[in-house]
Amino acid sequence: MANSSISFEDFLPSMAEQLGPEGLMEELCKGFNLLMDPRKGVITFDSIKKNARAFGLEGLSDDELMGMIKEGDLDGDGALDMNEFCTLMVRLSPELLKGPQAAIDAVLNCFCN
Ligand SMILES: [Ca+2]
Repeated sequence: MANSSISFEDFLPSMAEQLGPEGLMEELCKGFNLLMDPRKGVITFDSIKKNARAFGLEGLSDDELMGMIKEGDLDGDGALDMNEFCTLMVRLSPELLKGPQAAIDAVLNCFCN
């Protein structure tokens, strides 16, 4: 990747464009599993940094990764659970999907399958 200044806000729409909505939801589900700390079942700064490459996020700086956690951490425990991760994804790119609730439902369905 020649463009090292890609931001997360740019990253998700470009991924959605390549994959389509259904493919994107699958990637978000896989993404959560890849990024989370398997012992804790949540995404932490350490787990996201360790696994960023698997999710295609290696272009993001520590500050951007930490920003993702802070941005999405609704209950202030310093980590992202599945709901927080999905909510963050939807908030970052609401135009990708029909609506936040539809997106969250789709992700939850994906996890339940
Ligand atoms: Ca949290």
